[in-house]
Amino acid sequence: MDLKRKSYELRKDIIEMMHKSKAGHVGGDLSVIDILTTLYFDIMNVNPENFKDEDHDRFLLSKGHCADALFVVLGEKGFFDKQEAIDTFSCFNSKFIGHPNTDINGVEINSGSLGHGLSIGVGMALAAKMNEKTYRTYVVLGDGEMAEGSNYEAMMAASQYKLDNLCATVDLNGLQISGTTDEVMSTASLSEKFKSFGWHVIEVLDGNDTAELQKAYREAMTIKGKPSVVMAHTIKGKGVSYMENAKEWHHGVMSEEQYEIAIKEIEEVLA
Ligand SMILES: Cc1ncc(C[n+]2csc(CCOP(=O)(O)OP(=O)(O)O)c2C)c(N)n1
Repeated sequence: MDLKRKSYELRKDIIEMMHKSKAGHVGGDLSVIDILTTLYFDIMNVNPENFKDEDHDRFLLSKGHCADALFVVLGEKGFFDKQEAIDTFSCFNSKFIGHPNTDINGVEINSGSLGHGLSIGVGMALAAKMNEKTYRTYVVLGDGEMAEGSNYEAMMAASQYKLDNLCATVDLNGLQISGTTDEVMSTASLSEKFKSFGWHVIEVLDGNDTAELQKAYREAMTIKGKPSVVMAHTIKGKGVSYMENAKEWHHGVMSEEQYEIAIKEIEEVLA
């Protein structure tokens, strides 16, 4: 499968969803979409047929405000009607509210309050070890989210229990809600922090490149006796020029003209 193409098709869905709803977190969606595309369409063993089986791989979007990106990916995988998600996102009475919730087929946990996903992932990975199950657990975090102290307890526990069936990804887009991650709460030397907690660290210098991501996740599968983290250096707003690296697009709302520019730029990549 052409994963790059798929990620741009899904970017178009995200832009449609954001424009219709005038809600959502478009900047972080566009930084994380290549990660989700790679995991769901190449790496993970999870689909609508096996979702109820105990052995399916677990995916936790800890940076739950980027539910919009998760919804278009799950819709594309066939968990539900993607168009319904695009048309009703954030609308009154829609189940596609602004954050992941388990009323939606394919969603493993409710998230949105930052700092919980890694701890839950540790529990799921530990349960797999205790029950001799082969599924792997994948958790995606934001770099702003790494200011939450609970992550560091989870990092310790993952290492203590040698959870080599756990793979975290940090979406290192350098921005959070109101400024750069460094300005708001610096998470400098994050790779060193993970290493010091006993994790195997894989740097992906272009975290919007699906080929680099595929390589990283394959490497993580070979690591024994310790958890792995993929440090994905991404661009917030990637794929829409005026949104890239601009904090205003954490949850900005597009004008009609901005919407048309966004669609045009994405279609140019798809042409
Ligand atoms: C516990 C908690 N505190 C605050 C927020 C509000 N909030 C939503 S998104 C966000 C910034 C997150 O930044 P980052 O993790 O870097 O996300 P990204 O830039 O990838 O969208 C914050 C502070 C929240 N959702 N949960």
